Amino acid sequence: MRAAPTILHLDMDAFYASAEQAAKPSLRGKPVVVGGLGPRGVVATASYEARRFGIHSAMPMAQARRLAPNAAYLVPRFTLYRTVSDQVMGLLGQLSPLVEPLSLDEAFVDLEAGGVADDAASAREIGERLRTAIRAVTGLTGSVGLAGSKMIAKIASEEAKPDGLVLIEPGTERELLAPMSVRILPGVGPATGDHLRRAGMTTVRDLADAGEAELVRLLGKAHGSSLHLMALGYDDRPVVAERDAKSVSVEDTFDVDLHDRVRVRSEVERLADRCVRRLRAAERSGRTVVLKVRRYDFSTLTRSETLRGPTDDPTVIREAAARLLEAVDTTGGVRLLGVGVTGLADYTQEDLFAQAADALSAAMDAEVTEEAGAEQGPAEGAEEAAEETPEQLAERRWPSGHDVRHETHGHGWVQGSGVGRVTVRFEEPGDPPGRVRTFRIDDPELQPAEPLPLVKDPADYSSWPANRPKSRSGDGSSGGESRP
Ligand code: TTP
Ligand code: MG
Ligand code: MG
Repeated sequence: MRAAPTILHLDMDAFYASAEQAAKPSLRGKPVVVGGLGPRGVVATASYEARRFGIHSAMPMAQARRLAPNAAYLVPRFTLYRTVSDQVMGLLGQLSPLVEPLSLDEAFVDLEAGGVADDAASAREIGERLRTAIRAVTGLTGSVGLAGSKMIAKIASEEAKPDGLVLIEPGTERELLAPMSVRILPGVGPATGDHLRRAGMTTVRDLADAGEAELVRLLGKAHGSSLHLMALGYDDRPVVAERDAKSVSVEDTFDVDLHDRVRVRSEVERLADRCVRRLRAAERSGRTVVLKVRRYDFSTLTRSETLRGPTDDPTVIREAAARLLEAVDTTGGVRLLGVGVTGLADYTQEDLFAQAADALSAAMDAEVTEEAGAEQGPAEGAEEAAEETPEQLAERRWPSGHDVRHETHGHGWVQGSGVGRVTVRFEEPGDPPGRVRTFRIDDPELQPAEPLPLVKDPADYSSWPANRPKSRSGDGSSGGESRP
């Protein structure tokens, strides 16, 4: 815990949906739902307009359609979100060497370590300037929480949503947390929440009052003690940059599911190489290779193989990842692949003691963990892909929401397709809403296109935050203070 609120948590607002609204001017201010559109699809996120209908992440898409039949339904475009995420993380990296990304749209930043804030006033100023910078560079809004610990900073950004900033003064954490649900605390999921409720505890105050001994009795030593500390507002976890992390991993989500096994193999190889580059850049090596596969129905599994000693050898890691892939059923399509290395050490020489200990067991042990809610065995409906209806064919060729370019009409996006036709809305980020036209799905003038940047001519933030950003278009609206 620190005495000044210099831990910042940033989380982008309705991230995928906001990116789609920025890319597609006709959808601004409208209910937009992004997710899997197939029969078993789930909602990834919904715009704030769609949330008013009760739609939220992880809801079955069919239920969302019943709640808001007139909303726009789009498949995710991860390339676009990754590009925006890189821009946001780049701005954060200019604030501090200690940036801990939690997902594409979310990160902790240690402002004190970056020397950009040392008290409440300077932290608030940097937080507001960050929000301005994010808006200028990406066209999107993010919410900022500032506090003396990670836990409270994350709660603060949640309170700040959408498009706001909340600063919690150190010393006031306990009274802030007291009336909140136990579910607000990290590590309290539905199961622990139920367990605590049956013991009569629903608010954080109940946990603080129960005392450490009672929580240890209910949840065990480790979980009970840490929960008690969190209930009192104590959280000493440091912001950890990747080079200090216990594992290094890379992953890619594909805009269109991969069906071709050869392609899947080569993607895993590519990811293994990328992972090794990150590992080597951090001057680390690791013992356990992890493969992550998310299938077309969002079921996700991870498999790992523990080697006899730590390595940073690309061939060893590539081959381990390939072996793990062999044991995974990918019929039906793959949406995401990831390769990671854990059990990191600072050296690469083979660990003789570890080798001796492992000599009795098989050379390697493989472990399979299925994430919550995932399904075992071959996925249902995998064989449905065999015979495509004309609608499916059209949708596969022209997925709803993807960008296209027409030789005569310019840049647009697929509003819908079926029975041999595709409907396109011609508009670009920053434009007023555009016109709709329909084409045959094999129109030679129509081609798939890459997403356009969400901001056409962004201000230059390369020397941010020290200096006022140099604006190319001559507008001085973004930015902060005068030059030192
Ligand atoms: P979140 O930050 O949890 O949500 P959000 O940015 O959409 O909305 P909020 O303003 O409440 O932060 O997640 C970031 C993105 O991750 C989200 O836009 C879509 C994706 N996502 C999923 O694909 N599945 C999920 O279950 C969740 C929670 C998010
Ligand atoms: Mg978010
Ligand atoms: Mg998030």
